[in-house]
Amino acid sequence: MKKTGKGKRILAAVLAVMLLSAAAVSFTACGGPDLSAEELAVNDDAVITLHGLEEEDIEISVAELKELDSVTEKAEATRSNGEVVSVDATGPLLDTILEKYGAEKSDFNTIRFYAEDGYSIAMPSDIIEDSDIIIAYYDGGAPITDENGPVRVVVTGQRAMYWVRMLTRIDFETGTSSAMTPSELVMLDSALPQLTEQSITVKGEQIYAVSTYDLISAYGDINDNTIWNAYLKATDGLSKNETKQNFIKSYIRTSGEGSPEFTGPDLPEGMTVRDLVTIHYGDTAFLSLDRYLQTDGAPEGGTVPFSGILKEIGSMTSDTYLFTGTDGTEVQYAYDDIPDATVSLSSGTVVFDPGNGDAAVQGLFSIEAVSQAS
Ligand SMILES: Nc1nc2c(c(=O)[nH]1)N[C@H]1C(S)=C(S)[C@@H](COP(=O)(O)O)O[C@H]1N2
Ligand SMILES: [Mo]
Repeated sequence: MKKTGKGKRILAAVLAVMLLSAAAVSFTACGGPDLSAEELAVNDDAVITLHGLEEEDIEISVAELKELDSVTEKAEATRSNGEVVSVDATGPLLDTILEKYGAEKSDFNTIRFYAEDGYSIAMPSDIIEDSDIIIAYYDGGAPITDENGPVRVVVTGQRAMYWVRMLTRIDFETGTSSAMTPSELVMLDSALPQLTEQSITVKGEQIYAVSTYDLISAYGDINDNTIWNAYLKATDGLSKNETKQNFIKSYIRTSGEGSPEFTGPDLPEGMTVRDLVTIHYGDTAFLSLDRYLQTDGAPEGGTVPFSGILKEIGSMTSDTYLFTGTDGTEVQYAYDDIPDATVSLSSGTVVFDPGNGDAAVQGLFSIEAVSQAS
């Protein structure tokens, strides 16, 4: 049948009605709210800053994010307290944003997200590679409001701590880190009691803590301007990379449940790290032997082979090591000469036993990698 002009118009009208009702049905089918264009656009002027992609920082608005290809995914994550956070996120994948600027996720070894409330978190490269990172502007089809928006990071399959609410800025970091190749290990069990404890108030609770500034001033290099990050690891395997700036203005809680805990009056709750096992800061690694013994990988019985200690802090390979006690005792051994050396904890005192019949160092304070020449 040959279509007349009138027939075409009727067909168009029928199609339009069908399309509209299909749209309406799909809206109710996915439980989304029926919002006007104006209501959907409330956050369009909000901007996030992208740092590290081009010479100058880039500001991208929610309206511009909406012009990019988007995905909609229902996702759930577990909070540290066991509660479940769920969202029905719509927004571009981080890959799509990067593509716009000629970059891709694998160009970076860390991506750090910052929020309006001071929260920030670095996403390590394995998570960056393995996950869909959605820069969400809608939850359940509606603009994200208040404490959650206007933009929320949603990382499918990963812990809720990565789901940054109120996103304001993304830093793309390329620098490789020297942090996992320390040249000195300081035992936190021995070092913390030597520093002045301060009484601070965190979330209304008065606690005792040592400032990280004091810790690094005493045993690290506070003036080294090539250090950008501190790495923290906890008994449950949680590891975090913190900016020097955030690290240095915080505290290590020295007593009470969860100590040693990275905390502070100005640190958002989600950024605290309980049961610290290691801290890496520049060339210095700190290890809580007490907490290390609580980790899954730790040997039973509380006595750790020296090689196990070295392994726990990353590579600190050397021919020779210098062991220093809290009382100033120093002993030096070639690695090959002490295959049976152990480190253990005896009523709060760290004991280094060279395992060759020599006297043990009671109150081991530090272990330094010594070059052959010295
Ligand atoms: N802006 C901001 N985002 C944040 C946090 C925060 O304190 N501020 N906490 C994180 C942590 S630790 C968790 S467990 C989840 C909690 O998600 P919810 O606030 O939606 O329950 O948000 C993450 N995103
Ligand atoms: Mo959390």
